[in-house]
Amino acid sequence: MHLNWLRSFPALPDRQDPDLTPSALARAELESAFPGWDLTLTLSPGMGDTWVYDRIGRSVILTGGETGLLYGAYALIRAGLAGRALPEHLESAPAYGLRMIDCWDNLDGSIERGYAGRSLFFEGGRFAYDPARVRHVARMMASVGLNVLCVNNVNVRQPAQSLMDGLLPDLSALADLFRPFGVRLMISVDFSAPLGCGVGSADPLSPEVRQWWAEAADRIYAEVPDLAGFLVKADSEGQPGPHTYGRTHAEGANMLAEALRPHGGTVVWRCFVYNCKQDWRDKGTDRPMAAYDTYKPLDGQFAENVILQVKNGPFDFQVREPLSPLLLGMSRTPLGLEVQLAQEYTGQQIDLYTMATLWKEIMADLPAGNIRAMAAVSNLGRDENYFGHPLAAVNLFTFGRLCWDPAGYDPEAAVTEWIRLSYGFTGAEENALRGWMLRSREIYEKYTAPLGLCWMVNPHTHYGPNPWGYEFDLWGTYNRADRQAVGIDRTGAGTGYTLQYPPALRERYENPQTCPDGLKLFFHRMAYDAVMADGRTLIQRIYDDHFEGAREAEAMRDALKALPFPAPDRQVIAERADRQAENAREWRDVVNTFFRRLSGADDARGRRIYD
Ligand code: GCW
Repeated sequence: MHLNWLRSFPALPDRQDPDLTPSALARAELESAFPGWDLTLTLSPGMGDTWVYDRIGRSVILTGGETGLLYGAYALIRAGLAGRALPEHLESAPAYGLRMIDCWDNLDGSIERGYAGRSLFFEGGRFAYDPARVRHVARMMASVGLNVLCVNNVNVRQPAQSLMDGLLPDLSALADLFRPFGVRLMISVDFSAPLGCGVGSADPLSPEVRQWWAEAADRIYAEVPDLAGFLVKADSEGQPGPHTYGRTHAEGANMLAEALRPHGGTVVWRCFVYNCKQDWRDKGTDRPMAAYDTYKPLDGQFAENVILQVKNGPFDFQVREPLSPLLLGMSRTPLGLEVQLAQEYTGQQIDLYTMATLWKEIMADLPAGNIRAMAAVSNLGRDENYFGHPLAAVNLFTFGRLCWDPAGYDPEAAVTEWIRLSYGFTGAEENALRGWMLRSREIYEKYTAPLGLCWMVNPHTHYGPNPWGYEFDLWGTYNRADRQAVGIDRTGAGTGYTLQYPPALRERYENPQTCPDGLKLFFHRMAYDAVMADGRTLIQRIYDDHFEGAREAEAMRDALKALPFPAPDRQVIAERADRQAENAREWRDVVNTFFRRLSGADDARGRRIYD
């Protein structure tokens, strides 16, 4: 059965032969989408992912590289099926070479932070999958230009298995399924893997260790010659890394890069490094500063086939964070941007949270410069609809559109295309759904932690309100609310975090007048009676947002229930909208009561805040 935005696509041409190439698939896809058209596909291998298209009436000439033809075909199919007029001439090339989905799937079949069921790829310590569903995922990815899938969790639980020992033939068979769609696999590896395999060390400068990695890479590439490379989480939240041996992250990453170089592989090295054993009494350590402090001094020291992958915000995928200053501070190092489609802190695929507008905001501050890769933590799982919440599919779709063409990316147009392909809505129905989807992020933001304060969630599960759940903990996640004020001063006069930014952004955030309201409590410690730009006090703004957010979640629930979604999406959307409205109500009351008890301030509009 076809699901998500592939619903409107023709049946997938049933050509599973191992020699099916992306360009042959492109032809088959076009023939079934536009029967009776006169198609000329010209393969120009040097063009890679790039494509050029010309059309006169029903006569189409598409030229491109092996994958370029496929992306060109899907661009035309998407436009045609979404009812957009096909232009007479178009050419297109992706902005970034690696456009990745990172799965946090464990070999036992569980998914870390997965909200759409169990793993699509693993069960019981080995590969276990339905090839038809894997091809569906591959087709979804290719249809929006995504080209790499990292198949296992960056928290590698069983070091010996991180290199897929004993599982390489299965990895190879999985790669065969993805290959016609132009998607290459990547694997997460454990930096200490040599230790578990009889080498007495994992020191990146040890010749024996280097030799071990070179041989490991040879073994893997013998089975999967086009593996995209290794993804690494090192010295982060308990994962081993080069710091154990007194080595830098450049030394660690470069060792792996050396092992991958003969095979054309890339090391994607995550920068999610901070002290996760902080004492809450310690006010001299400010977690958002950690990644920049660790990596900035290493700028320019990384091998050519290393990409540093940086989370979009300096904390951890919170509802609203400023852009990580590390993305702006490494001018001599290739970078990748990492976002999280899995809705860990953003409603867990129960609450509707469309990221289409978030992508635009992130890109607004990001210079094109040395970004080479875009990566998104996967929101996929074994649920029938792949995403848990059927509307969460839009996040993978728009992420793909963004990676291909960040300059031309328009959230409204991307969501419209997704709605048409997924549900065929037009007119008032299309407008209603698009309106709620585009507003859903703001609604969620209003009823959860206020104005960039972050972290007011239940510990560990990260769903539901708990204002001090992380206040006296080890994770560097404090709001320091007291009876007068809330937040941490991260300006030059405070922790100094703003000093990590280039001048224009530094000035914008330093000054409470120019700091955007949505980030006020990220950057500033504010008194409850401080007056905001629109004349409201901070405490009144917090109350207003929470009352409004919960009310809007109810209105959205009613509106979604009134739309003619097909089964089974209709039932799932209704059931999740009910749970969201309940969650929003709980957030509203817990946050309002928390601040009411501390501040003693009444709601100026006399609404009910519980004692
Ligand atoms: O936010 C944290 C998550 C962890 C995750 C980590 C990371 C994979 O809670 O589950 O581990 O981020 O990004 O490495």
